[in-house]
Amino acid sequence: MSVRIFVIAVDMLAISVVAGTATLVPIDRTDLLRAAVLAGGAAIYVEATRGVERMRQVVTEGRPYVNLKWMWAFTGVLILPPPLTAGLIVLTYSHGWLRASRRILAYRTVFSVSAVILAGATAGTFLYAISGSDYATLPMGGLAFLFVTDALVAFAFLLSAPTRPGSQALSSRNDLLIEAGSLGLGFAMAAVLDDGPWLVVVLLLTVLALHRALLVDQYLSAANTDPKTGLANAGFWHKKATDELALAQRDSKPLGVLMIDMDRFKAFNDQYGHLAGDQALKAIADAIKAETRDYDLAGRFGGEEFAVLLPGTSAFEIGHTAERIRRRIAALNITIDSHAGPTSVDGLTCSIGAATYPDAAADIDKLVLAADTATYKAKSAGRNQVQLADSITPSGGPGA
Ligand code: GH3
Ligand code: MG
Ligand code: MG
Repeated sequence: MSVRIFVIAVDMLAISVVAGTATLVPIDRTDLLRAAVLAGGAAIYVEATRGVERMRQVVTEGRPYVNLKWMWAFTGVLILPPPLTAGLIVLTYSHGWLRASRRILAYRTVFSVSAVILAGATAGTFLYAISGSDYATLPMGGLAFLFVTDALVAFAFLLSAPTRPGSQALSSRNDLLIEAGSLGLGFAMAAVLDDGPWLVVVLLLTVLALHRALLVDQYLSAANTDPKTGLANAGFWHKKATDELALAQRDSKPLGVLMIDMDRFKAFNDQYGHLAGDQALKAIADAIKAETRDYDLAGRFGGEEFAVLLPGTSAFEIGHTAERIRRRIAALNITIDSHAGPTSVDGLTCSIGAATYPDAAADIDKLVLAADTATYKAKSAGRNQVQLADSITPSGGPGA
């Protein structure tokens, strides 16, 4: 069976389940209020965690990616009528996709939504059949939910990548714990909602704190971060850039790279001191970060050179992005500790070179090189400007 047929079948099944259960239970005001509280909580959760989730997606690439979003779906299964649960799932996943996962193809998110809806329906039916939402049977509902979702995802994964080892399709022990934990949180959320919506806030804050504390560590190790600016260091940037390029190739998406080199930075150091130079580098790094999206990756490439990875950015768009960064840096007003005490400095500029896959090169080192070559073109053309790479063919040109 092709993965396409399987995915469409699962989507259709989910739609029929939603349609078939739409009028099963009457919906009253309390249900609507609870659904609204959960939708609000889920929206806050997605917004607060999207930076971390974006990086976790990059780090877990190549395996099914798990997160705590199930918590909201499972709460719905336990206390909401089926159509409101389905609505909550659709809302939460579309929001997450729009804000943190745009690089995941839309049909995969639709599939995840369908899988979670089917898992919810199975768990709900199971709990109804054994007529219990007492504390002894709830974990079994959770197990049913977990089993259905993981089985559907694993099957789709196996169909889509038959050459990859089957073990990669299964959730790791760590992933299973995250999944079980999110179902437990859904259970707690349902119990709390029964008592009063305000307690949801307490639980939500607890979840956000744990999310930060536990999941950030997965990628924010000191070894990946440049201590002077907080950006990715060259090694980590390169590793992620390699992964992102592979994804771009697989999904036939463009990918952009910017190389940014500060203009006459040596003169700046000479005038204000090395420490002031370091402070300026931090301010420049912050400016670059502020001008890029969450799913871009800014890194410090050494000295006063920065690299920005822009997944999904094509040759048509990259000039605008680069120009925005250039203007923001040129407009910076930085307070530094110079020889003469705190001083406000402006007028720092940079030269930016831009290159995109597939136009300029088809491997990451050649892409970086093409962007770097463009940076030097910007230098020799007078600095404080953006230059685009000449297109280079895979078999020749400056990158070969
Ligand atoms: P241009 O690029 O415009 O040609 O001139 P430039 O002065 O920037 O020349 P180049 O990029 O080759 O030199 C980089 C200078 O940046 C040399 C050094 O003084 C300074 N620099 C490099 N790394 C650091 C750093 O970590 N902190 C500080 N304060 N300065 C640095
Ligand atoms: Mg330099
Ligand atoms: Mg320079």
